[in-house]
Amino acid sequence: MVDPDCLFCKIVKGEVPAEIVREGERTVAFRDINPQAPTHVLVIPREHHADAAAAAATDTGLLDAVVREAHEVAKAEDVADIGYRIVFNTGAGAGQTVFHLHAHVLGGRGLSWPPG
Ligand code: IU
Repeated sequence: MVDPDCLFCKIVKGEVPAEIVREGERTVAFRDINPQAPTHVLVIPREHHADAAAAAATDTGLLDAVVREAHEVAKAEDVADIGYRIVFNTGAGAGQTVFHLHAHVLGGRGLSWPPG
């Protein structure tokens, strides 16, 4: 499923440029255009799902693939050993602005808790 108006679907199709760091069968990983940490990569499924809740409801296994790929990104970026964060902003109230499921992979600096 693809949403023709979705920016991240356009990145998957190569219609909008992005600095892609990894591509998998089900996922694409690219650098966030407004990085919040030295490593800030977004992992998205090729299929369009509005958010993590929608993916969980419709496609068992997809979130597993996204999280596993997020860990592969962290290893490739050399932040896995020191610690990194995977964030799914889910819903506008949580700060989600792009409604195509994405995992933020953040690392390379100290990450405080709780998040803002
Ligand atoms: P959010 O969880 O929906 O708030 O995250 C969306 C992210 O997508 C945000 O960090 C943006 O900087 C990022 N992004 C991007 O990498 N490329 C784009 O063309 C757009 C947003 I629009």
